[in-house]
Amino acid sequence: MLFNAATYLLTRNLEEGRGDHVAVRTPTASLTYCELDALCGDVAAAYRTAGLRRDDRVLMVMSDDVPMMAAILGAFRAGVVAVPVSTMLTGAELGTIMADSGARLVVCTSEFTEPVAAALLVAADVEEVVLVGEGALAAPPAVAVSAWDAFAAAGEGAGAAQHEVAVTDEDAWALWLYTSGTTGTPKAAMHRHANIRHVCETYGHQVLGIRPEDTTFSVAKLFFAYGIGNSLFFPFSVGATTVLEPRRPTPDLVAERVVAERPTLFFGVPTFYAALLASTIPDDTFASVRLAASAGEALPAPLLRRFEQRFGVDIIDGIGSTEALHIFVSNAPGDIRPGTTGVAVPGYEVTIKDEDGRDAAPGTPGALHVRGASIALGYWRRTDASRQVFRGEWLVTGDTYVQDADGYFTCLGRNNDMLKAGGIWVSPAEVESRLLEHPAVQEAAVVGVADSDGLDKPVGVVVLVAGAHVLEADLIGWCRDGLAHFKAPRHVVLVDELPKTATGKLQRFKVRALLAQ
Ligand code: 3SK
Repeated sequence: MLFNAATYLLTRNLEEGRGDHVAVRTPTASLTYCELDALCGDVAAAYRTAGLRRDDRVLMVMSDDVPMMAAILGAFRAGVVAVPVSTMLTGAELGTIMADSGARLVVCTSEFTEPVAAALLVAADVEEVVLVGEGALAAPPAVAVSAWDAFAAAGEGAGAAQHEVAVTDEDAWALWLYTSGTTGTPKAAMHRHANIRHVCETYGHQVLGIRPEDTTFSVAKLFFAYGIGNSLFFPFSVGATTVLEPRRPTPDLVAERVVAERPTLFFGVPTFYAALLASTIPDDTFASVRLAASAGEALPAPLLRRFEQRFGVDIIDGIGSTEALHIFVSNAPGDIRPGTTGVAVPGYEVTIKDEDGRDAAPGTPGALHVRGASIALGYWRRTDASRQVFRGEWLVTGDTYVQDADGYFTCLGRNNDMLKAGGIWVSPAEVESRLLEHPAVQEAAVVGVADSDGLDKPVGVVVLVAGAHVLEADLIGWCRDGLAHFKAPRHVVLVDELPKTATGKLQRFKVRALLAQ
């Protein structure tokens, strides 16, 4: 079946009478659907003029702004593959990804020229870099460097045929998203044009209930699967407005933008919700927001309750993955069970399998599996890793979950996070949740550390709320008061920050390494 995500997300809004509706607002710009559609046509034409052909890759190292939207949507329109990557990578990390992707063209916001210049030294397929903003790029002699405005202008001047939407089918590659998981080297999850429609029609329409009147604001950036769904796919699938923020989010900056832009849907991650709660932003900051969402890691119940009490907004916690493109298990508006991840999103089948690969009974922990039409086709050039994770129609998420008799899923950690203390399974998430209930604790991680007998015991690593003071013994006592004693951490170590992946996920192997020092 023929399908192109750019038609679905942009052109359809023009055809259905929403051309004059504001599509995107940034601190410096506001574009209607008509204006953005025209720009994306020019960018698609520019890609073609630059010699890109179907299925070629365009890699983007860009801050969230109009050019990044146009670079992504222009790629869909031209039938080339958009590869937005993290802006937090070192030159060496970026080089690995750039080389692996085989990208022929790179689009880069000028603040990221340093890592891009370093990456180009090892990325032999890159022929051209398009630079957005002022500045220069030290590129190897074989790599042409052009300015974004001139690039788009060349597209504008190209013929009508160059502007046309590529005749793609549902299965054509649209988007590659690199994920390193919590341990390994980065792999590109390859998504089809049709995957984008599926996440809109499931989580976007049926859980968020997104409408043309909505305005979205996401703390997660466009280069994350979570962010691109929140800030691009969902709003554009109904002709709503998205608010972009190019700068690094801090509680004060986000509060300022939220008050000014009055979004109705807000998307965050647990660490950011904790930071908002630890800040002094006014309690009515989120007055315009009808619903907040959380993903990335399980949202502890105390955090959820404190946010709802202070800011008066419900948060629906969910779990998704880069490989599934977006959220497939979620709480829903009006049906929030704090501490759980909710139920399967309509359009996905979710099951928990035991060690023998059989469906686990309610109450029995096991490995979370999901199937649905947005699952990636596999990892680019990573056969072994693909076979581990993509099993027939099923995606093995790598998370340990338990489902209750009512169908609600609760996260127990990653498959390899669970630990045994005194022969009994302990969920790090449960102990972390207890630590987070302490008023002095901002973030917490719990891992198993071998004691002098070689037996794993829970140990907590904690970031305190700024200015707070608390003794290790008090935190251990706090856990012993609220949990079965065997679950309480034997030690608690105070740190300035927890090690996280680019997507904000806790890196437990680094926490373990830190404790082993
Ligand atoms: O980590 C998650 O829960 C998530 C959610 C949506 C999209 C992507 C990811 C990784």
